[in-house]
Amino acid sequence: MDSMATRFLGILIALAAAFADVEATATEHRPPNFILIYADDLGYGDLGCYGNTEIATPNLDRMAAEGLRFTSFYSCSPVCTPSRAGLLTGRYPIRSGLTHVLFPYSKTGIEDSEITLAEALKEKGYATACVGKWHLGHLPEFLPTQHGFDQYYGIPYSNDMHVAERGDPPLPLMRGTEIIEQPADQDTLTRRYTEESIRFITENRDRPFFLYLPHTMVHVPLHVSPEFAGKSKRGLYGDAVEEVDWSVGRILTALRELGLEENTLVIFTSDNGPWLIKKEHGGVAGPLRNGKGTVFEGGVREPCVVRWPGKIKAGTVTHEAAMNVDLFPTFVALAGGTVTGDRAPDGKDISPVFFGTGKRADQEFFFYHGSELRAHRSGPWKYYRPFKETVKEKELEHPEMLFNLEADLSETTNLADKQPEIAARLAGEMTEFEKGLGAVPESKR
Ligand SMILES: [Ca+2]
Repeated sequence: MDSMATRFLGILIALAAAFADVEATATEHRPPNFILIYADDLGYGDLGCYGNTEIATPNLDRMAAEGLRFTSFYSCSPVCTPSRAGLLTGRYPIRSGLTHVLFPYSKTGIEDSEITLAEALKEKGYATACVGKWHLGHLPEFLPTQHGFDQYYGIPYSNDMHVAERGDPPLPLMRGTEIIEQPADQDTLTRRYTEESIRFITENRDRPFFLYLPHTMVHVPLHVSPEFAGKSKRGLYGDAVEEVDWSVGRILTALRELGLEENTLVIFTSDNGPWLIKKEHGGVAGPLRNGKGTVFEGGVREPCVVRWPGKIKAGTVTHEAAMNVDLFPTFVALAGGTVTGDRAPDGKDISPVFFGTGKRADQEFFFYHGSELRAHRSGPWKYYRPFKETVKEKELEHPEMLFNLEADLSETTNLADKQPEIAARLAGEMTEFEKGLGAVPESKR
């Protein structure tokens, strides 16, 4: 070889090494993918890994066995719209005015001034998709594609919101901002959401992506694909949970087949507790008091499992309390971003809890019913201001209440009189929290 050729070869080798370096760096620094699966009205006691013996949830049980299971993970609200507002903005819904459930006749929705998790991740180069129930406003300016999602496929509000006497239209299924089916064939929604999700994952396998999959199930009216009908020991409700579990399994399989498992954080939780008044068509809260629509534990404490092979230790259970508003700052931090200013999240980065390297910054949580602050958890203590609620068409007046959740998970023994200093401290913290909010927007209806 002459010296020119040797030199040329040398340059080629150097270039190849440089490219290899760049590639290694890109892989190393490629931020993780996020898949956030949000069940609707699924109770704390509805999964095998949370003690259910009638509903088979092998995929979610395996996800817990291979990852992390929370025993004390909260939604910021016991109903759909505010729960999702908190999830996607990282802030208590009182701040965005999305405090109440929206209906097909509502003219409001999420404001442009809010920063959604999808918008924050898009800033970091993520592909984003929302597949499922949105419920943050169904008019064009409020839809997912106006709020950080590249793609949207799903129903814009709850699947029971097609009451003709109220003037509701038949339930629409949308792609982007277009209605593509009306009424939506609900039997196949879970299956079609799954196919749509896997298509999105496959198409974006070579870049960071965020898939938000808020299932329509297991909100009433319950629907399942023919192959799931009559399968479970818990009637149609169990069948619907089992199809959601199947969907989780399909998505985990797709990740494995695409070689994306080790770079993808998958989290599964629910928007609020079980709708107990629906009896056999609703879920169960296990040992927790009450369910959907109340800020007792059964209304706001949710099943939550997180899986990220190689990063999250398999088979871990954490009793550290956390809340859905934490996912915004957690994902944004893992993606290498930050959100500051007046839209800074109330939630905390809980990635140290995921990785077993630390705790949540505090154990303080506030619970609203609509725009009314009703309860506050601080460490093991949960305090309730006196409030009224309607139970079985009767008005029930609750006194001031204080429970020690570590000793009394089912909230049976009111300690407000026995522990007046603790009750007073928590009551004071609620007042301080409200003062700290400053002016809040009018509630959207
Ligand atoms: Ca719900």
